[in-house]
This record gives sequence, structure tokens and C-alpha cells, in this order.
Amino acid sequence: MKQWCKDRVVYQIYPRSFQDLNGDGIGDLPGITSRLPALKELGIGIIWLSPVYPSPNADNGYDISDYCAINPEFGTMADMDALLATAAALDIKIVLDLVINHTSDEHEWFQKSREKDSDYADYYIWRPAKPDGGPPNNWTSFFAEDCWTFDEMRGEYYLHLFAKKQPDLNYANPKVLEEVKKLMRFWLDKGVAGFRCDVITIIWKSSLADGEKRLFLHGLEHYLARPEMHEILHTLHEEVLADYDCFTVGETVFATPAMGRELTDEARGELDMIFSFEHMETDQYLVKWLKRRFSVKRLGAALARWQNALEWNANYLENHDQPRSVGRFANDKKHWEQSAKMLCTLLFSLRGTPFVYQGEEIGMTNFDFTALEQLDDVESKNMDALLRSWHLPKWLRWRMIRKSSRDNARTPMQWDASDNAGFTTGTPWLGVNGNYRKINVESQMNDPFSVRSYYKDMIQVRACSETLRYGTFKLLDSKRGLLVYERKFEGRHAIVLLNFRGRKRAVGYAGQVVISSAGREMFDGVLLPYEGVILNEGVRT
Ligand code: ISL
Ligand code: CA
Repeated sequence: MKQWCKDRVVYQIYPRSFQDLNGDGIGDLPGITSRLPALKELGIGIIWLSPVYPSPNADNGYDISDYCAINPEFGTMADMDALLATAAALDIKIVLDLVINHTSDEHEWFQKSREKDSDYADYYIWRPAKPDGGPPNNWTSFFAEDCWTFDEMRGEYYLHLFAKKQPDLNYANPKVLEEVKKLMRFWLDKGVAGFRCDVITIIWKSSLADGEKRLFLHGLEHYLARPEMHEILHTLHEEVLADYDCFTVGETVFATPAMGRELTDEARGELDMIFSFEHMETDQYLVKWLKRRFSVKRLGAALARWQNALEWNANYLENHDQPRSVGRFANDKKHWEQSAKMLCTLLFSLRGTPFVYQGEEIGMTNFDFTALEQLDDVESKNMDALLRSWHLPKWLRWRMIRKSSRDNARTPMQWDASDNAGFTTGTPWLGVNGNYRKINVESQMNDPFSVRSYYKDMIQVRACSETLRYGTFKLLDSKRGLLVYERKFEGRHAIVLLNFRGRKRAVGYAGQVVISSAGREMFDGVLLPYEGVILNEGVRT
């Protein structure tokens, strides 16, 4: 992996919710360009843009209808070129989202594929109905709906592991991979620095036989991390990516540490980094809709497993699919500010590349919506329909969806205390969180003790510490709301102490303070509520 991928900090932008400059209520590329200096000032070196391509927005851009163009809602190709040029001038690299498991059903390939004698007939996974007219197998989709839809024109079913409007591409047809290579080169030639590869572990379907009975996702065993998936990644690496100064990070749903090692093994040449999910499952039973109390013990175990399994990790606590971390893993009420800073201390003291999601750096919280009608996300809506079909009452459906909905992280970015948080002068496409007068970038920029200023400090601390960047990871404690680990590099070490509870906590360590989220310069062995501290050459007392 290139050195710059290890040393830089990544910032994820969900373009629809970042900054609207033309007043239509939808974030856009000129809006992003206008905010690049602020991201530079924060210390960001790489930006990952969630999809910016034309899309009917069944899944907000993750349903792409043209891979080599810009969604007119976001601007033009000239706006994209301007963004790339401004970023380059600031030495910020831009990484795009590569969504190649599926396209939109409005993509030209799919429209042509509906005719059996077209050149595109085998671009997607089409199968005839069963003799009784039913779908070809018993698989279920990620989005709580059927994963086969019958197309009248073609007279067959097509497979979609996500929404109906997201048909899966057929990688058994070599022409599909050729198309993918072409579109990757198109963007790399424009100067993008790599890709975040959407649901990349499930692109190859090795059989369309019925799936085993499981609680959810029937059929998973037929398409999760098949050998051909590894071959495809290797081909893309050798034939495309190797020619450029770029990197890839895979969104590897259901990855195990062993799978992660294969995917990121430099000798195999597949991906540079992967996103694992285990630490995101520490507040749920089996599926995200069944929330339970977050446990530091489970978090510590998940982190230790992944930190030690892989040579290098892609570390994150938030993205556009996950609820906001501050309320989820800590406290977004009384101890909001301390909590956000403590989680920042965690994120930047793990071994790997840190990924910050827009708004995380100011401690943005989950939405304050009160009813399903205020949501936009296809996943939340499908889930509600499914729960309704099980006759669950409305209050219970809302309770399950409210805490898990992806819209929690998709509310507009809170820039300042003016109307709509400075996100738009029009009507925002999704409601702004009512707490924007308190939580916004402008007020935090001017406050050296704000959450954002702490992020800035922490980014500098990481940049100056080889121990924090490259050191090994050893879990020391994860009991009763306390997380302690050691990072060690060339004979030097740091101890990270994190208090996940709202009470003071004696921890039995001493050392020189590198940074404390409570702003302390001396450490007396007692953590304050939700405090995070990093000690240089810390020792047990
Ligand atoms: O969001 C999830 C759980 O809430 C996951 O099941 C998610 O669907 C999965 O991680 C895949 O996510 C990616 O691909 C989806 C897209 O909707 C997500 O936004 C994207 O991150 C389909 O392209
Ligand atoms: Ca706009």
C-alpha cells in the first residue's frame, strides 16, 4: 500500500446532504468545492465522495444510470473537473464510490437487456419463472423485500440483492468486467485517487440454487466471497489499478478476519483496505433492527480481533449507512461534547487509516424526526412495510426503525446557526436536525475547545506520532465501560484510556499526557466522565 494512504485522513462526503449552493435543497459539487479549504484546515488529506453519477435515486445514487457522467442535481462534469482541480491545488485526493454489484434499472444496459436478442441480454441475471410462475429461488434481499422481479417485456425474472430498481450485474459475462475496467480508467484518467468498492464481496454468484434456511438473507452462501470474486479483484488490480497512483477500500459485507486477510494480502493484489463490520454490531442482536445496549466488552473484542488480524485497517465509527456514533456508543445528551471527543480519541488511535464521516467532526447526532413520513430511505420504508405485513403496531415499527434508520446520518450538514443550518436557502431534501443552532461548524471553528478543534488537534497528534500511526495494537482492558489498549513502535509505546461511562473512573495508569479530551495536561490516574486520554510511555501504577 502506498505510504500516503496510511498517513492521510479520509473524510467521507454524502453529496446530497453536504452543501447546497444553488438553493434547490440538494447538496451539489460546487457546494463541496466551496468547503474544501475548511476540510484542508481540519487536516483532511483524502475525500471519499458517495456516488455523484446520474441516478433515479431509488437508493440515493447507489443506483447508477450512467457511470461516466455527473448527476445533474449535483452539477456538471465541468463542476467535477473544478472540484478535482481545487482539491489538487490543496493537496487533497478524491476517491469515488465504485458501485458495480448492480446498476439502476434505468441504466441503458438494463433497458437493452430486457430484449433477449440484444447485445446486452446477458449483462444481468435473468431466469425464467418456476413452473408455478414463482421466482427462480428462495433468496431474500438486503432491503427487506423480494430479490427477484418479473419483467413483462423480457418475460423473465431478474435478480436484485438490493432494491427492485438495482438489478445485479452478471459477472459470468466477460463483457461486464470489460465495461467496469473502462469506467474505472475513465475516472482514474481524470485524476481520481481510487475507489471505495460498494458491497464488493458479493459480486459473484456461484449458483442460483435455493439458499439454506437462515434468519435473513437466504442465499448468502451462494454469493459471499466466492473464489471468482477474488479473481475479479485481482484482474482489476493488475489490469487497471496498478497503472495509477491510487488505492481501493472495499466495503466487505460479512467479511471474516480470514477473508479480510486474503482480500488485503499484497502478494495476491486485490484491495488495499477493507471496512469490517463487527464493531458496528456491538449494540445489536443478529440484525441492526434489534438493538441492545452497547457493550464496551464486545467493542474491545471486535477491535482487538481486527486490529491484529490485518496488516492495516480502514477504521470508522460512522458512515452514510450507520446511525451517529455519539449517541450510539456514548452519550449525546448530558455528556455529548465529552463523548464526541472521546470517540475521536478512539478513532485516531487505532492502527490503520481513519475515516471521518461528514458531521462526525462536530458531533452531529441522530435525527429528531418523530414519524416515518419524515424519512426518505428505501431501506427504512421497506422495513416498515415488512413489519406491517407481520401486523406489528405503528409505535413498535417506529421504535425499531428510528434507532437504526440510515437517515440518522443523512440529515443535512450543520454549517452555521442560520436557517436550515446554512445547508440550503431552499427547502432541504431531508429535514435538518433541530439542534443545529447548538451544533454547527461555524461556532466550533471559533472555539479552540470545541469538538471540531479537538478533531483538528487529534489529527495533528496522529500525524506527529509514528507510534499512533504504525504501532502494534494490544488490548489491555475492556471491562465495565473502560477501554484500554497499548500501541507499540520501535521500543516506544503509548497507552490509550477511554471511559465510556458518565462517572469518574480510577484506572491505575500514569504517564505523560499526549492528549486528553478533557483538555488536561496532567493525568492523576482518574478518568473524568467519557474522557479519553493518550499517555506517552504509560505505566501501570
Ligand atoms: O446499510 C446496511 C445496513 O443498514 C447494509 O446492509 C448495507 O445495505 C450494506 O452495507 C451495503 O451498503 C452499500 O450498498 C448499498 C447501499 O444502499 C449502501 O448505501 C452502501 O453503502 C447498495 O448499493
Ligand atoms: Ca443544489
